[in-house]
Formats: sequence, C-alpha cells, structure tokens
Amino acid sequence: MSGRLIVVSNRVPLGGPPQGGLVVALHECLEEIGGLWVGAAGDTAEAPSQTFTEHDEASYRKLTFELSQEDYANYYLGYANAVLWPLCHRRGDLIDLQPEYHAGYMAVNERLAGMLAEIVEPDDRIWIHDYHFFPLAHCLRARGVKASLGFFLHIPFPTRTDLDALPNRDDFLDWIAAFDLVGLQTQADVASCLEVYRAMGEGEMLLDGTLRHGKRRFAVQSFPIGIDAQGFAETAVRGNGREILNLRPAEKLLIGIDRLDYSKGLPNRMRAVGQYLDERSENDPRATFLQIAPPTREGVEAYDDIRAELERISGQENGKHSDLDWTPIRYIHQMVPRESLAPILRAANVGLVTPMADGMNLVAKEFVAAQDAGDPGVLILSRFAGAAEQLSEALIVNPFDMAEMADAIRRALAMPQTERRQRHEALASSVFSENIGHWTQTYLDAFRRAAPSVTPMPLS
Ligand code: ADQ
Repeated sequence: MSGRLIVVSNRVPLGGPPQGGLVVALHECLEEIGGLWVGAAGDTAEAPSQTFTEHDEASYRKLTFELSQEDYANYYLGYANAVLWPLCHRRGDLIDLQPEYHAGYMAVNERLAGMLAEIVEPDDRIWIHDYHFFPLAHCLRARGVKASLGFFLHIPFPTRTDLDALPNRDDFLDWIAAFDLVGLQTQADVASCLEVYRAMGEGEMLLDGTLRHGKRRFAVQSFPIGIDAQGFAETAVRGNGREILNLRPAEKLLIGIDRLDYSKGLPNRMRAVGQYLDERSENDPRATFLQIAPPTREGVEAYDDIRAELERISGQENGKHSDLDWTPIRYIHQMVPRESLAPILRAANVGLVTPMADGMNLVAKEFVAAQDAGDPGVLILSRFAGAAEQLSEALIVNPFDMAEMADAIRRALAMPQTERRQRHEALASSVFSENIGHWTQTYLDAFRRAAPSVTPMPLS
C-alpha cells in the first residue's frame, strides 16, 4: 500500500499493551505497515490545543487531540451518545436533540479535520472509525484533502425512517458520500445504506457496484468484524470458570456479558429468565443466570434509567425465586479481566446475547470461541444482532418475545450433546476463520482497490 495508514478512532490505546481484539488488530496492523493512530486524549483540557500531542510508545506514531469539558458534554455524551447512538439503535424515543450538541459535534469534527489537514499527505489513507466522526471526511474534503478516506461503522447503519428523526438529515448523506469506502457490519446495513441514497438522495448504483451521490462516487460494502478467536480460546482454557464463580457441582450456568446499554436488551432478557424460572419444574437442575454489565456513558439520562430498571427487575425475580441456598440471578456491575471472562464464558451452558439492535456483538463470537468443542454450551442469539447473519446455527430469538426466549433457554438446557456439537462446529468454523485478522485484511484490500477509482472526481 503506498502512503501511510492513518487510523482515526474515538480513543487511542495508551500506556501498556493494548487490550481487546479490535485495538490489538489495529495496533498490529500499524506495527506491520507503519503509520499513525489518532484519537481523543483520555482527560479533558481547559482550552484544547489546536495541535496533536505525540506519544512515543510504539513503532508507529500515536497522536491525541484534546477535548474540553464542554466538548465532552456536547460532542461525546451529547450528539454522539444521546442523538446518534439511539438513532442508529432504533430508539428514536430516546433521542435528546439539543442545539449545543450538534454545534459541539461539528466543532470537534471541524477542529480535528483542520489538525489532520496539516499533517496528511496526498497518498495517505485515512481509516476513520465510527459514529463520532460521520462528518469528518466531508470536513477534510472541504479543506482540500486529497487522501483516500475510508470509514467503518461499528453500529447499525440508520434506515431511512431512522434518519427522518435527524434535523440535518440531508447533511448526513453528504457526510457519508465524502468517504471513498464505507464499510458496514452486515448485508442488512448495506441494504439500508443503499435504500437511504435511493430514496433520499439523487443516488444511483453504478455498474461497478459503487454508489453515486451528486458529484461523489463511493463504495459501500459489508465487513463483519471478528475476534481473535484463537487467542480467546487459549485464554479460556487457562482458568476455571466454575471455580471462579464458586458454582455447585450440578448447577447450570446461563451467562450474559454486555456494557450496560439499553440496546443490549437486558430487561427483556432478565424477564425471560424470570419466565423460565416461573415454569421450571422442581426436578430440573438449578440454572443460575449471571449478568455482568459494567455501566458506561454515565451522565446520559437513558443509561441511568436502564441501570435502575435492571436493579428493580433482578430484585423482583430474585425475591420470587431465591431459596435459602440459591440466588438464581447474579447481577454484577463490573468490568471483568479477560483472564476471568473467557473461562467464565467457557463454563456457561447457555450464552444469552439478546440485543434489541447491535452492529455485530463480539460477545456472541467470544462465547463460541471459548467453548469446549466436545461438550459445548448453546448460544441464544437475537435476530437483531449483526452476528446473526453469520451465526445462523445459534438458537435465533426475537428479543421482544419473552416467551420465545424462555422457551429457547429450556431447549438449550435440554439439548442433547450431538446437536450441541453440530451447532457449535458450524458456529466455530465461522468465528475462527472470519476472525479479526481476516477483517482488517479484507477491509484494507478493499480500501486499496476502492481508493484509486473513487478519489474525488467531478462527474459532468
Ligand atoms: P459494543 O457495543 O461495546 O461494541 P460488543 O461487540 O459486544 O459491544 O463488544 C463489547 C466488548 O467488551 C466485548 O469484547 C466484551 O467481551 C467486552 N465486555 C463487555 N462487558 C464486559 C465486562 N463486564 N468485562 C470485561 N469486558 C467486557 C460496538 C458495537 C458492536 C460491535 C463492536 C465492534 O456496538 O455491535 O460488535 O463495536 O465492532
């Protein structure tokens, strides 16, 4: 690849070895081909500088930009997480439109574009990640930047109806069209994107598979993100999940691991477990449901609400079903190190991944990678997780339907080993082959192909 690769993401991993599949994959990629990683600094600053701070801790360059308290409130918590996040996760009812949010979001994107324009060279490739930076390519183009601009959206692409809730929805079409390659998680996301341009823009699909919007031509493709399956599987066998959790010999384990977020479907999941417990017979083995959900984005009202709601539901269900020596729902609010998380996933008989909307959902893939192939657990997966496009051998459920989910729990706990093995084999073959390395490779290959033919070109 000619030129440098510049990765832009909300955060740059600093201080110590990177953690987590995506961060490690991008880090390894930059180590191999060289380049820069740009993202917001961890702390806010009183008066944000107009230049990057360089961190000398890798073979490639890490650059951070500063956010003020106000930027953090308006750009990050506000527009990104109280407008765009609910919009893309089909929760129009939670969108909190405040003029200062939009202004703050644009100001940060404009400032970052100005700073990038100072350092970018024409043959560089800038790979921009996620909804924090929807307008960044457009802002860069306005500053005359000629470099190839790629995007990857980790969350669902909004549908035409979702976008109707955005006051500046026509700008959104111009923002996306300013990239050369738009990477989305699933085929369904690609279909939403094409439909948005067909219906709302003057867009048309060209014969080479690219999309035209006004004078811009750009490629849209799905690149389902994967995990470091091998690494996760190795971590899973290094510990004993049953011992970590202090489970009794016959006790079954149902597991849920999610950031505490309304998109993850936690209240319905807990209610479905409650319904399963309601209908469970005395002779069935005890199945304990462990939900690990560390709070995120504290300060956004909807996140405080979901926390309170879950505490209420788990309290109610435990009140109804606990025994002197058994609490059927264990609900933990912490981050758990991967050295414990992977063995806990391996110890689970059932993995509950039931989001109401999710770009991909890596926990579904981690659950599969962690299993013992000879005696695997069963994955219950929402049809609204992007991962359901690849993981069709899971028990696919509708997260709005508590009875169906309760039934899937029953079925999973009773599933014979042969069926569990067959299903696991199909799931594992996808998770281990379409891993995170495959994802970076296919994206960068497409970026290399897309860029020369899709550089800004006026169509007469
Ligand atoms: P997230 O919404 O954060 O990611 P997800 O894909 O599930 O969701 O990734 C979460 C990661 O955090 C997983 O690796 C998981 O193991 C880890 N994690 C969750 N709870 C944890 C805990 N208590 N302790 C430790 N680790 C925990 C966004 C999109 C997703 C998309 C990813 C990647 O919303 O749909 O899959 O980006 O593109």
